[in-house]
Amino acid sequence: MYDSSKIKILKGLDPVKKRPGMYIGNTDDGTGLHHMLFELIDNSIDEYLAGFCTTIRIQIIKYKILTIEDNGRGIPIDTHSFGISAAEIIMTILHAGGKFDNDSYNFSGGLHGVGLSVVNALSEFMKLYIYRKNKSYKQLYLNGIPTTPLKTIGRTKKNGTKISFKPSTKIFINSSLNYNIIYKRLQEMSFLNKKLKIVLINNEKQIVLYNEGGIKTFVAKLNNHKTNICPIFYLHSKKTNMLIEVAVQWNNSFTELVKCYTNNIPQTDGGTHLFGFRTALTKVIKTYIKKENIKNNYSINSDDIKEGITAIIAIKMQNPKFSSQTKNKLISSEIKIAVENELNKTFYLYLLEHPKESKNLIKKFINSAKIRESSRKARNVARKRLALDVAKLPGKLSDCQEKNPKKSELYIVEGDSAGGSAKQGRDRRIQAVLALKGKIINVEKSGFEKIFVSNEIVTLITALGCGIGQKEFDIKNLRYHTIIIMTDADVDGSHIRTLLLAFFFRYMPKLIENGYVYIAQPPLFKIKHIKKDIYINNEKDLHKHTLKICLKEKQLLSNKKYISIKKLLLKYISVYNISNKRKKSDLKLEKNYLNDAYYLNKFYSFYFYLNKLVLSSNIYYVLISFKKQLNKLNNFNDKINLFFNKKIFKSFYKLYDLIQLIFYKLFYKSFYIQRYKGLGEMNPNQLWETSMNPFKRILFKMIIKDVCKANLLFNILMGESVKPRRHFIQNNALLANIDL
Ligand code: 0RA
Repeated sequence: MYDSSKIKILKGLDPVKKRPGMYIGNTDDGTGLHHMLFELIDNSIDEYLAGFCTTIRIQIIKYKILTIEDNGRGIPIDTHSFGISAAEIIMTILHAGGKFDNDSYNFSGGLHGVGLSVVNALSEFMKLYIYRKNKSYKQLYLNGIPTTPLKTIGRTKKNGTKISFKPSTKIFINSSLNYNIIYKRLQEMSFLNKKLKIVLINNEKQIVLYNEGGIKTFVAKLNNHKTNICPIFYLHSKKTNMLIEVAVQWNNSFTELVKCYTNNIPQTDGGTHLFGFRTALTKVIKTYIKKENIKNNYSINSDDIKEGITAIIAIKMQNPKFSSQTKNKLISSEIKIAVENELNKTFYLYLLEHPKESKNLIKKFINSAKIRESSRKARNVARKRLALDVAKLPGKLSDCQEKNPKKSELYIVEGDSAGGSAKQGRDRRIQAVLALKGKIINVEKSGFEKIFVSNEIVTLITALGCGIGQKEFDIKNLRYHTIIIMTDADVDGSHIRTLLLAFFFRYMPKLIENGYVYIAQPPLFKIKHIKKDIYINNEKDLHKHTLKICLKEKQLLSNKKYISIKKLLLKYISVYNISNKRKKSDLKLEKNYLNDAYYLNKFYSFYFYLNKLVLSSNIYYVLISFKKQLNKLNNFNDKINLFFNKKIFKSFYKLYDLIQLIFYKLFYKSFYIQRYKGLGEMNPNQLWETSMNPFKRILFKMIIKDVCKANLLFNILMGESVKPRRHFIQNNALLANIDL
């Protein structure tokens, strides 16, 4: 039985208020603020781990106040020898909580383990409700100081603890609560603690996180869109002082995704649990190959089982030891042996139980060993090539004069013509230009041995200077801290951009994490009007600007003329629709499907806009202009139909020519819209003005908000299986301007 004598009193709360960051984490960037919530949730999770709590409810109120309620035993209320309740001691004295005794708790979790008192000290108010042994209690605290003693407020059948608090805005000055961060951590918690019901309530919206499968479901989720080559292996082994859970599945990609946890805390640098896992798997696989007499000329090692592996290793134990305060690496040595022993038995049985899939897996591992051995040779060749210094990249890289990476920029552009313009247009003191020839290799689909002999990749790595791979990559050697991907605003350009991002994401994630990778947004249009050039970045602005100009020049239009042009335009839209349908079987059109959908969209919005325009202009000149242009035909309508249907109007791209013509004839002025498809269409000066001049250009910084989602997205977009990709494109094609 728990009693208050077990609570160890260490010190008061003043140090917490004086140096909050030391106890709760950064008070400016949001980490500390979220720790406040997670710390309280950890306390409730401890009740779950001790076997007394099944549900935790978390409510976010206006992103300011948080309420956490569990149905555990309730914080003890008995009176401590000082004359105050045990609950008050837990809430007000640093490092009090009873959790320091192994017999009160089985496995104590908590990323921080700083206790309720720290959260209390840093909260404007905290309302504590306890439901215990048929009674309910309440106590209010302001900035960690109790304003009342713990009072009985009634009778109740329920048991548990409810804490409502408002993190002090004086302490967490620039921080705000982020729903996604909270949701993500709770989802992880729900996978790591199976059958625990977590309810998240935010503005009346309620989400229930619950799963029976635990980390097995986690692996299934991570591998959702992949081509998996075996069922999920799942181990759950509960000992008196330890709980080991492992879930593993291989897919046909090359990516390794292994997540390790100890007492619900993630270890990004692995440790003894991961070591035990790898050792056991390699050993079992080797034994299986031998016992089943599978022919194999290669020596399999733990690297060979990494490709395409998705695994979760979750340990719960008492007093885990970590290499540092951040708990990124587990060092408790007994864990390696424990994990290894458990897996030795169970993973072997798993292989025996699925002979067909096991044989496929073994084939994959042997193949990987084979490639590893042959790629060692290839890598030696590649390494020699990678040892190339930048001076040996003539033609491809035009380096800048600046040698300080912080001040240097690298523009990665596609093709020689854009490369040429960029090289001439740049500020050569600080801007380097690397022109890539065509597409780089798809790293999602290719193995190491192919990637690192590919010319474009070698050139890129050499230009960056930071090397590649676990041993050789060194961010200190990176030659540019601003890396700008500048590709054409078309489908190919987007493809090249995605290929480059996939390469960075998989092989140089540090560049993205450090915020060095950017995407340039060259303008999409240029409006030339009288003598002024206006560069336009998006559709909306194009409409805004043209309308502005046209309204300025407006001439009165008779109603009759307006109606006639309206009819005309309506007709062409239907003509286009019909011809579009008819041509659907046409292979070329099929290929251009995305393009067409995009332009169709554009056409409608432009039509809407033209309507407005026509109201304020003289349509007569337009008609005359067409007559002049197509004077071989008798009937004007036929001419226009022909224009749309066949010869001239082959693709919707030409619509811009038509609109330009209308404008031109309407105003008798030099006025045209140029749509930039390729960067090569811009002269060096234009490229500098719009996309390279640091004071004018628009850059998008690449950040990874959610590694799991990014991982999945690259897999869908670039990976082996076609089905999810098709699905993704169908769902997103018309929403996003994929062509941009
Ligand atoms: C100390 C001892 C016991 C429970 C708790 C603390 C406890 C703390 C929190 C914080 C949030 N929810 C909580 N639920 C329980 C054990 C009490 C007993 O033995 O009855």
